[in-house]
Amino acid sequence: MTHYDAPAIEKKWQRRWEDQGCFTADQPDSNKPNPKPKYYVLEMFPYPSGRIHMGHVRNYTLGDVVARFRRAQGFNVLHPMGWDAFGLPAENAAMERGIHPGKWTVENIAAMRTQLKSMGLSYDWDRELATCTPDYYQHEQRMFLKFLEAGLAYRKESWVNWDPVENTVLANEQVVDGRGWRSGAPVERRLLSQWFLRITKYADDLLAAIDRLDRWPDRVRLMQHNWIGKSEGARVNFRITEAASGDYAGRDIDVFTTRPDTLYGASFIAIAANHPLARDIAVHDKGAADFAAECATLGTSEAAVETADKKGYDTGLRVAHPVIDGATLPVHIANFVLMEYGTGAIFGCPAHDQRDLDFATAYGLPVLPVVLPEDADASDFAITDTAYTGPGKLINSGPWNGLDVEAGKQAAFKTLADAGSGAAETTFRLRDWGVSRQRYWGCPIPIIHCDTCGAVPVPDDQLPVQLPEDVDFTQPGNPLANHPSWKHVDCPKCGTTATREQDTFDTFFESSWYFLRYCDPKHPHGFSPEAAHYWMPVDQYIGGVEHAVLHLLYSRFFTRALSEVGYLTLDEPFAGLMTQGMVCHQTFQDQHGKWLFPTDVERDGDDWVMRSDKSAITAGRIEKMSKSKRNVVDPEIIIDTYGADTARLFMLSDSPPERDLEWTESGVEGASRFLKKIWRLATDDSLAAAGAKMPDNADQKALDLVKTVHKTILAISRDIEEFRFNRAVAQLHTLSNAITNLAPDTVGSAEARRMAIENLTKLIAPLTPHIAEEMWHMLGHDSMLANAAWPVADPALAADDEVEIGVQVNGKLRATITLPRDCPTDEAEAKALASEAVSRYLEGKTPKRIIVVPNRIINVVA
Ligand code: ANZ
Ligand code: ZN
Repeated sequence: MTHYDAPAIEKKWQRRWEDQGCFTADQPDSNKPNPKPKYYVLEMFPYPSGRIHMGHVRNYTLGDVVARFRRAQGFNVLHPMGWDAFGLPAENAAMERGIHPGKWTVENIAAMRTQLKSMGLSYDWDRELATCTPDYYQHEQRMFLKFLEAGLAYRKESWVNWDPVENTVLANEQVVDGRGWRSGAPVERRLLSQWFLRITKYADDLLAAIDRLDRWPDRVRLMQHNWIGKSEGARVNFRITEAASGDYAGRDIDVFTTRPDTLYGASFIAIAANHPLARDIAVHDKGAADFAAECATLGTSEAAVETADKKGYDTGLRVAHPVIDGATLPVHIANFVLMEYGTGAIFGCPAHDQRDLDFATAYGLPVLPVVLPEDADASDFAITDTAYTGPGKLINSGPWNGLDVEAGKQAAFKTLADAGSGAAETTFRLRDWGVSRQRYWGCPIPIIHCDTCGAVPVPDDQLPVQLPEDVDFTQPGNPLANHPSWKHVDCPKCGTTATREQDTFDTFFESSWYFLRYCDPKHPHGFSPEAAHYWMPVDQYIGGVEHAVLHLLYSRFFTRALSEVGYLTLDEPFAGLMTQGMVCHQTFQDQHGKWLFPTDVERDGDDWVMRSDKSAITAGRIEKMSKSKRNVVDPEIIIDTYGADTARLFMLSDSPPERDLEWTESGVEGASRFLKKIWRLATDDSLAAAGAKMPDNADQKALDLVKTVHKTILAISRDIEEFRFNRAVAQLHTLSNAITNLAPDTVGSAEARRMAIENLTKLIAPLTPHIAEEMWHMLGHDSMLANAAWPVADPALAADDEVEIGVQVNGKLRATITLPRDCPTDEAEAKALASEAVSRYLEGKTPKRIIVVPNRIINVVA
């Protein structure tokens, strides 16, 4: 018997698949319609960090099973791969190691491509793309200019986190406790002119369309829903009355509220530190200026604002209450009011909003309840440290008393509208997408700034605007701005000297349309509408849940925006979405608390010890594999040791794809043992010839195996379709046991086992394609499994022999009995009457009538 030499087999078949172009997708051709239906399966493309990790292995294995399965089912499958190649790590490498970001990226791509190829993934490599190449990013420069023309892109001043030491803008996640992540310097807020994409134009549509994404996980749909965050409420104007200085009297402060019904409980107005009014005040008021500076160190993230202590500064200004005659409220600047939401100003109602209550408690402001819970008594209802946010009847609210919250809102809308001091309004949490980044390693924004003409688009014949190669990373700040000549150009409109835009796009820009480029990767305009029309939407998208909000939302927006400017006609890019769970591993620490690699430790009975000196260590929790805790296993080592098929099989075996998966040595061993077992099945020389008919006198045991095969085909097809790969693997185990258990000397065994092994080979091919090809070959076939059709079950044979059916007495279900499928009516009647429950209900009487619906139900009329 030949030995299962995974590395040799895997290389051999990878080469053959490539030589024969097995995974090349057929482009649509209007003269020659493709008889096969299309199927587009896509995994989120990786950032080329240098090496693949187990998360990649899982993600790409899942996608590959789907791709191979659909191909076998007769689809024209598009299954592409590429590189999300712009981004900060390349610049960090440049700064830390003096390697050019481009060189670093290209080398990483080469290394990772080799690793991916060693997994035997069925990609159409002719469509490979890297987003950092001008060939790719030139198209998004054109898209951006189209967006600009259509009013979908615009420029405005916006607040950013500024690191004064690094001289650079920081993303929210680069601000740690109010300090720059690298420099440790306190972060400042700065106003910069930046480019935005008008995603809010589609807010309503992006929200409504979530209902149609019925092949997306509920969790992701909910996250999209919450991110868009539609709030219905009112805009209320509060007029400034007693101004500390005359300059402000008569000015309005507009607030957005979702609770206009609580207006009678208002006790203060709070505005954001960077609200225009707060900034005006700060010019003359040192206290206000200092407080604004303090707020600036909070950073701009919502999370930071949410967790900080509520702090404020009393401006001394007062506003008139819009519905209570003569009443006024103080105006504070507060750290919990965000300029980016609503109007950047609120009225505080401490009794019914926790943040307002915390603030009121800290600054001694009144707390007046205006909503009375159903079961509470008005005479002793008071708010102490928890705001009441539930339903109830309005109190202390003049003419609105007695209304419930909803009716109160309606009354408030009317009162405000009549008084001309407010109106109903809907606000979204969703903000326009700021796409400017002060970085080198990104797509240049194709704009030229001229003192006379303003922001001028780079003319089409001057595109793409390419990144300069010779950049200096030793100086602080943006290398594009520091470059001696790159930014100096003539204005395309008036010809005077002008400067290039020195910002680059957010790297989410590239990933918002890469799935369209794959449809037509050589097309001179990015992609043709025909190709996009044929391939889109992606039938099955697979990736990490960490992209469940931004990447998916931006892609949904881009598809709409590109449709609006004429690139295609589509709204939703991803028809099906699967978000896979994490790959986890136990963590280990030595006696000093230092994290240890799994390769440093070994088992010692129930304990773990150091492999080197057998000293005791602590085995910790099972956590997501991460470099920081060292609980990682290198896929390359696993592939070299066991083969890619073993790694793939293990990834699929243990948990459903959406759940976390624990990587264990014993699990991998188990997968490896199973493959060796089926390998032996295919090398069995007691099998009948391929296609041999079952003998007429075949033993029932042999016939049963044939039946098991048909059932397994049916079950596995369903399991793969529904992403239950772990169950598919379990079915394959059962089938292989059934094959092993059928004695060779049983009449019909040689034929039945031949048929069973051939089908087993086809069924396992999407999961572990290399060993399947080799087994197929050993079974005497010259054809390739990569081109073979998916097996089809004979429904008669796949059906269960027995059925469970209900027995009713006078229309009420009284028992369930098991009958042979299609059993004769009199036998069914007899079995039904014999059941204990039925005879109890008949109490010895003879039934009037018995109605038998074969295989479905029996009704006894007494
Ligand atoms: C008065 C009020 C009374 C409020 C009450 C709530 C409860 P959602 O549902 O998230 O849209 N708000 C408005 N703009 C804000 C900003 N820029 N920064 C911080 N908070 C802001 O929340 C809307 C509510 O959040 C608004 O309704 C406002 O407080 C606050 F019993 O107005 B409310
Ligand atoms: Zn000009």
